[in-house]
Amino acid sequence: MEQELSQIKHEALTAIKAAENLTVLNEQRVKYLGKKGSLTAILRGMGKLAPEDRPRVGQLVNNVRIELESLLEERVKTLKKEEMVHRLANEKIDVTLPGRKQHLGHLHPLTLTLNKIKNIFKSMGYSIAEGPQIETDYFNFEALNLPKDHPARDMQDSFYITNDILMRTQTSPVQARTMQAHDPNSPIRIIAPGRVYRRDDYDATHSPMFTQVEGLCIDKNIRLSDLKGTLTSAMQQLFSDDLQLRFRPSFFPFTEPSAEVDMTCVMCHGKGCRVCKGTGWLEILGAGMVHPHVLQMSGYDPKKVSGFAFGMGVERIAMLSYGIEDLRLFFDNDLRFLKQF
Ligand code: 2U9
Repeated sequence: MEQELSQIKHEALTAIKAAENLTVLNEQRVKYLGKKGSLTAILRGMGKLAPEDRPRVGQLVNNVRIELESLLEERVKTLKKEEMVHRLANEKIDVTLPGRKQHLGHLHPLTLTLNKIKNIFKSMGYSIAEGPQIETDYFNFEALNLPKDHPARDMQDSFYITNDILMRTQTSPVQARTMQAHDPNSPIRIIAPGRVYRRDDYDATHSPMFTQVEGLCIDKNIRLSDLKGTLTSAMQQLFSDDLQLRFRPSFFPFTEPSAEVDMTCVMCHGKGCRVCKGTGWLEILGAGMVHPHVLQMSGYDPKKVSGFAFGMGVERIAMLSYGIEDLRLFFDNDLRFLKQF
């Protein structure tokens, strides 16, 4: 038995010294010192020994166990240290590497243009009013002086959902709704931005869905000169300080008198170029004094108050601001286009 013990000891010491990692080392611990290990087996077999030999052999087995355990402990330390040195060498973080670039999104050119327009009118005391894109015939047409058989309805051929409900063709119903919800004795200064829908071709300058900003100002003694001053200041802030506006007589059912408004061409400053077709002017707005009948229909007394209204297409303003020649680019969502803003 003593010879067997010395053989196990020799074998175990060699194996422990040779273990190249913690897993192998643990396997050796189980093999020799575990419950079913060979050293434990020897202890179990002591019953077969003569009683006088048992203490001595017991002592020997214990010494071998202590020797193996201390070697194991030493090897664990060494291997852990080696592992740490290895990890430190291999898991180095290069803090000098440049960071990964975060690609930030940004606002769409139409949103940027709309925000500029909103801020200009806000600075002049206007509030922003919004309303539904699906409208009733009453608010989209009737309340704006366009009764059922009015020929001007044809200019806004539209998307109907039922006989009486349609996609709004203009943001004007928002102003009509605001007027009806408002005390007729207190003034109104609002702009109504938003999407509108018309049965139209989709080409470089038309789209069945586009964005409008309309404005409405109602108060005592509002005159055409207030309209001209307001729009001149707004367009100068939007494009350039020195531009001028030109009013041409026109017709809208909801305003009287009505005007198509041109501004000095922003490309050639009025000299005449390809964009303004040599005229030096660009059509940019529609406007007029609110029709007395429209005031009356929404509960305002045309003898006491008057007002002006205007409308503009945001796509057209954005195209002129950024020099974009095709309206469809706004809706294609081609990143090569969008990334330029
Ligand atoms: C109320 C009373 C009056 C809104 C107005 C225009 C003139 C106009 C067009 C410009 C280009 C639409 O985007 S566009 O195609 N708009 O010419 N809009 S006055 O007048 C109103 C609105 C509401 C109660």
